[in-house]
Amino acid sequence: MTPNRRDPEAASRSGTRTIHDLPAGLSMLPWELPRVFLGIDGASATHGEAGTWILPVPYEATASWGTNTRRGPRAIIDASRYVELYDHELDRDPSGEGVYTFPALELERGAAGRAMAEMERAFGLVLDAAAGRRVIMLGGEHSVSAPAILAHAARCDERLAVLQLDAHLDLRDTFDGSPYSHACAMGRVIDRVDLVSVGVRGIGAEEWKVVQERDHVVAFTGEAIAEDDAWIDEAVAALGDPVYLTFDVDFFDPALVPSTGTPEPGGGNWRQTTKFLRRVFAERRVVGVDVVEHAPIAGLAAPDFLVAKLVYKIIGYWSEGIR
Ligand SMILES: [Mn+2]
Repeated sequence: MTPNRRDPEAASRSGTRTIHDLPAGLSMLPWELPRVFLGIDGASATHGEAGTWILPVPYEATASWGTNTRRGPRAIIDASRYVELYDHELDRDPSGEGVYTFPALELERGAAGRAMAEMERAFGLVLDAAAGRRVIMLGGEHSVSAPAILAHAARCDERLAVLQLDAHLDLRDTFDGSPYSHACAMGRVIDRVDLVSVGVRGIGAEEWKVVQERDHVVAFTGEAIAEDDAWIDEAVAALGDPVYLTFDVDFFDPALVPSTGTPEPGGGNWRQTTKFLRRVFAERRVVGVDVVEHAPIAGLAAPDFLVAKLVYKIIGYWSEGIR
């Protein structure tokens, strides 16, 4: 497999360089593609020109079982350099609208409460600087979604609708003694936003009670999405506007994506997922996205690639959706 070069014959793979400033006369050597999302370079990879900003947040502090989400963003970015830039479903190259990749944001690991406050402040500053650009956060564990959602909610006049694709509701009040655990991410925001959870199948009794008691919390279980695609219309209809999408990769069946901390059997497949996401971006104004909980397994490339391609599909759908 060769990296995703715009011109495989060219010694200089992406024309102008913005990621690495190379010494004079050396830019024609066969350097690797830059380790940024899609490996793209040149003007479209600068923060000024790019329509999408990728924010890696490799935070991992409260994982309850499997670990390695701190390596998630790096694995997604490395694999993204092999994704085809042309998207045949959309019949265009969504990377043409530019993608800028931030260096990873390193939150403190000592006190989760402080890390979450740090995250909310940082994410808010990124959003203000983005001035309407699409911002996609790559986790890290799911706990980073709560401060990102709160930063969005604070900048939104209408009530935000959170769409959560996940094997878990994450609606617990506390887990392992912490209110900031990845198992409480939605519990932290539930008083501020509406919630539609899709694909949930590892559910605590207290969490299911929340779904039943609150009108603004709607869940589509793993069983509900397994039969046929009728749930897609229902889930889109249940979803308010504007939307923040939080995508925990354990939503997928673990046969497809085993690389996650708390795998649950009976998850989503690729086709139904992309079909659903395309509808959401076409019919709702999406204001923010995160993709979290990818915990790469050394030597297993397929899930890294799947998650990288998922992020690229999201960029494609989002860039032709409602703004
Ligand atoms: Mn989960």
